[in-house]
Amino acid sequence: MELPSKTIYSVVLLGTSGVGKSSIAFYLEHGYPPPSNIRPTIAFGISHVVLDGSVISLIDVGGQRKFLDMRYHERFVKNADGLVFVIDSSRRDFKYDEQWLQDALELISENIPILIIANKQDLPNALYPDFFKRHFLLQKLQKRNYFIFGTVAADPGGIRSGENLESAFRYFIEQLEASKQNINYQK
Ligand SMILES: Nc1nc2c(ncn2[C@@H]2O[C@H](COP(=O)(O)OP(=O)(O)OP(=O)(O)O)[C@@H](O)[C@H]2O)c(=O)[nH]1
Ligand SMILES: [Mg+2]
Repeated sequence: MELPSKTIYSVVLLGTSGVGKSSIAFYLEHGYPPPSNIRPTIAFGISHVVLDGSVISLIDVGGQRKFLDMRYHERFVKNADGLVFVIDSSRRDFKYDEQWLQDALELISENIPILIIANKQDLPNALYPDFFKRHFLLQKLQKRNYFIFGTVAADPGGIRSGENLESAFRYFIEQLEASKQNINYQK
């Protein structure tokens, strides 16, 4: 097992219900695909991802509307080193996604790295990451340190599960490291 030697980051995983947050957390923690009968998250769960010698403590917040209204995520987001926001690329209505994201952005400072995951790229009607860059995110994420990756967390066919997840999180760790160094430098 790879031993953690660097830093522990606290990262919040947000997005509306069913976009694949827990599937992503499961894959990254265990290194193999999540069970197909994964249940909606109640309140929140915590996974630990060990990658490139860093540990990410991944707080996976249930995306059902009631949890947004209960504002469970607030204290986690406020204290987070980074934010991961997940979208189901096969959907066409992103009203609640925008609301979730807007809500979270109001709680974090501008330098906090944001990883946007356009998940479910295996589905035939999936919108490409570029679509979200141009239409969904541009307005909201101006001046933010964000980047976007298309991924597959759980392919029912089994072949593409996990696609691009490690690359996305490797890049994210680099951004988290840079952001932390900046903060230390400013002190
Ligand atoms: N086709 C496809 N299905 C996926 C993918 N990722 C997750 N799923 C499926 O999407 C459904 C919801 O996944 P979850 O991981 O539970 O979603 P969630 O975002 O954690 O949902 P909440 O806990 O309710 O917020 C499950 O049936 C998963 O198997 C993917 O990349 N492609
Ligand atoms: Mg979940």
